[in-house]
Amino acid sequence: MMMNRFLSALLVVCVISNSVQGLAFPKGAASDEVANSNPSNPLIFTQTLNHFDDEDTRTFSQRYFINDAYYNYAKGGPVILYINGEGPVTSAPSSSSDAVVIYAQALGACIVTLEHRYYGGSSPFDDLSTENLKFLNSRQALNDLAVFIVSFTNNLSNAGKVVTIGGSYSGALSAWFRIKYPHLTVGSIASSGVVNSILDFTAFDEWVAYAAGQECANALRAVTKAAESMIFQGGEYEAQVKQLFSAESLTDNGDFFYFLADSLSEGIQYGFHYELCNPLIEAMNSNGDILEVYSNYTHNVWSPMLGIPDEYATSWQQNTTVDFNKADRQWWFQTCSQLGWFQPAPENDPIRSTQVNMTYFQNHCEQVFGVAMWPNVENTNIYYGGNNTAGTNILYINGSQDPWSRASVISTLSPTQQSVTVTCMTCGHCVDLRGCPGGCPSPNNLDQVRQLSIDSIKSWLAAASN
Ligand SMILES: *[C@@H]1O[C@H](CO)[C@@H](O)[C@H](O)[C@H]1NC(C)=O
Ligand SMILES: *[C@@H]1O[C@H](CO)[C@@H](O)[C@H](O)[C@H]1NC(C)=O
Ligand SMILES: *[C@@H]1O[C@H](CO)[C@@H](O)[C@H](O)[C@H]1NC(C)=O
Ligand SMILES: *[C@@H]1O[C@H](CO)[C@@H](O)[C@H](O)[C@H]1NC(C)=O
Ligand SMILES: *[C@@H]1O[C@H](CO)[C@@H](O)[C@H](O)[C@H]1NC(C)=O
Ligand SMILES: CC(=O)N[C@H]1CO[C@H](CO)[C@@H](O)[C@@H]1O
Repeated sequence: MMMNRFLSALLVVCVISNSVQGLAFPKGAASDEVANSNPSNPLIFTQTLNHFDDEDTRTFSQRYFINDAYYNYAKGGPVILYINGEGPVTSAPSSSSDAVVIYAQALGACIVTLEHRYYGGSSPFDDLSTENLKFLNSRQALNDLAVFIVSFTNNLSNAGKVVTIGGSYSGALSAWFRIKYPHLTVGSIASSGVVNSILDFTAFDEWVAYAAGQECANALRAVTKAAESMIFQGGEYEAQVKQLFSAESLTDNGDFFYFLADSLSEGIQYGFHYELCNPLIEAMNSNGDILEVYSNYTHNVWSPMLGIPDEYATSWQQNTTVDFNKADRQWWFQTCSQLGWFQPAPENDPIRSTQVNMTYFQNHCEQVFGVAMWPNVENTNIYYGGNNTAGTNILYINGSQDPWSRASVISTLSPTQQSVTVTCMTCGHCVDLRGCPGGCPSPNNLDQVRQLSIDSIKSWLAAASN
């Protein structure tokens, strides 16, 4: 799933807590809309399809979820607008280990989360044809958030000021929302916020190599070489290596090499460093079969949590049927039309195959959508500011091992646009929000960064009430 490739399901899907106590409902909301305040109960907001054409009056049903367990309706309190990105939502954050819940608890905040248009149960059309996808972009999504949050806070008894939180693409949305709609929020947490649209994102593969460390990076290069040798021999060899990875559906070799690159990058990106690297390094040192060892990783570590090879097939992404769980076609549309972040092999010492090049991505966009499509990332960066944003009260947080950090703000821009890094061997994408798999190894500064988030939000709220 593309959502997983970029924004882990671990982040999007929160464990549903049973300990929700809040019984009051947003005032004014129709009673059939708010049956109860269970965080996994989907509520519906009637949203405008096209915010930029007043003559187009079409609407669609956009889902949202609330967790009011920490909100006192009589006293009021702040609102955390938790922004979703490229995937389905099944609940408002509600697990006690989720940073958003920890923050809401500390602030007495009401958490509300809006599903992103075109994902999960918020698809405006019942067919994702290229024509129907034309209202899928970050600018429409930000306007959705604006219209929604005004309505939501009007309805919520004693609603205070709004803070946004998001991770990955939605981390960028969180920063962008603050920049474009500063009157609607007091501040923004941008976790792994990829605000810089980069077309030819070779720094991604380079950071994977850096974060993996030399020994593991060399083992990963050897995996690529071994797979290339099988594929280039064709015939029986090609069939054999595809079978080894359960990737028979990837008839296009570019798709196969992209799957191979992405599955290893995600190991680093999401903090599965040891699960990925240790067996490979061991195999290298003992002349083991590294392709078999790597296929064990894709089957036993990567697939259960992060993806399946089939999703990389051009044919899979050409499928226009709406499916609650599928996000690849929509996300490719966003990258091919607006955002970029294509990850070709860098010139020197790539980990991934050089078959994953810009020609591959260009052809891929065209084949998936049936028309020539290529993003104007300069325009996107002019619109939002790239990684030189001009906002206030934005806290950018990155993970030290996360290759996506190269598209975020990695040094403090101003006293009110700080950047901090959570540092440890498994500190990956959105680490501040979701932690590390199995806990972050010491030393790490996760707790300090979470405390900084709470302190920052408190100071934004205090300044706004003066
Ligand atoms: C707020 O209340 C109005 C009136 O009942 C309703 O139409 C609207 O959908 C509500 N907003 C949200 C976010 O639920
Ligand atoms: C670029 O990638 C395509 C598709 O994967 C491949 O056919 C082509 O040979 C590559 N070009 C170079 C210069 O490596
Ligand atoms: C791959 O995993 C299987 C079972 O999980 C195990 O029996 C086998 O030894 C592993 N192969 C390698 C090369 O690690
Ligand atoms: C297209 O996707 C739908 C929904 O996931 C699925 O049921 C259908 O089998 C797919 N069609 C093809 C041709 O793969
Ligand atoms: C912006 O990105 C460039 C590289 O793409 C990097 O050199 C620079 O440090 C980044 N600036 C900030 C503020 O993160
Ligand atoms: C501002 C900040 O924390 N920058 C860090 C970004 O990540 C690199 C690599 O982990 C650090 O060297 C920087 O200090």
